[in-house]
Amino acid sequence: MVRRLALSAVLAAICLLGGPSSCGLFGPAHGRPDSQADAVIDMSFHNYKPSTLTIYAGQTVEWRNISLVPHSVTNDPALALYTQDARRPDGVAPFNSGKVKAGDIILFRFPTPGVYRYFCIYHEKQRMVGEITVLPPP
Ligand SMILES: [Cu+2]
Repeated sequence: MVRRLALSAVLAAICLLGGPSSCGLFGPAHGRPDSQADAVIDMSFHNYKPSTLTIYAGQTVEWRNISLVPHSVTNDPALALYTQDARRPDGVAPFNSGKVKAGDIILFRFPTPGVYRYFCIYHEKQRMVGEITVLPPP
């Protein structure tokens, strides 16, 4: 369910699979997802952009650390300073990306509809918090 890949490896794979035109995905065409993701969230200095997102069940979200410091995508209330920053539907296990280094990406697929609120372990205090609403499949 959780994959973590070095950005360079992803770029190389995309360039191999998709040809030269897809090699610019992480360059000027900033904000577009790679071939495996349905939406992209940038992890900037102390925030997620966008901080709220709505997707359909089964879709995959890609977080990109475009900053110079590590971040995380964490949904486990046991790791939160404020429990309201970690929210997920009943019966769904919490997730935690661990440390996502500068330049790395992380992908999560959301099979279950509901509201997910997540935070960065390193910057929750600075209110690095995001929310994803997962709708039932259309
Ligand atoms: Cu952070």
